[in-house]
Amino acid sequence: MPGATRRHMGIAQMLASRAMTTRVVMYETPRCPYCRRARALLEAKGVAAEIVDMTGDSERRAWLRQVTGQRTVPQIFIDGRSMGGCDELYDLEARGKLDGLLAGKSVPTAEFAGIAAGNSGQG
Ligand SMILES: N[C@@H](CCC(=O)N[C@@H](CS)C(=O)NCC(=O)O)C(=O)O
Repeated sequence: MPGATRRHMGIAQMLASRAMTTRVVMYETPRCPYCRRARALLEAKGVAAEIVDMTGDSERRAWLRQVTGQRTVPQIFIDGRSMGGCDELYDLEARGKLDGLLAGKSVPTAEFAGIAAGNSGQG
């Protein structure tokens, strides 16, 4: 009975299960140092990001440009929201915001680093 299972879950387990449902997608290209740096931070956080290789995919790159307002890789999305690139990811970490985002906590749009106003960031 799923209800009973949930009632018997401790808060730590509930947070852990929530974190595991957070979906991180990173659009990148091989041999891109910023992509490697971003990937290293996500790995250090224990995040299994979905990696999308943009090599030669001009259609997808155009889509990414449109959605993020940026023309560089990497582009990182957490739960479908555009976080920006490598610098923005490290900036979120420096400001103590990254763990919460990865745990699925919502943060007001104004808190995001380097994201253009009105960017809906559907990933
Ligand atoms: N500030 C960006 C820099 C990313 C960047 O310059 N990426 C290079 C590849 S390593 C890129 O996409 N260059 C293509 C371009 O500038 O159009 C970040 O931190 O993600």
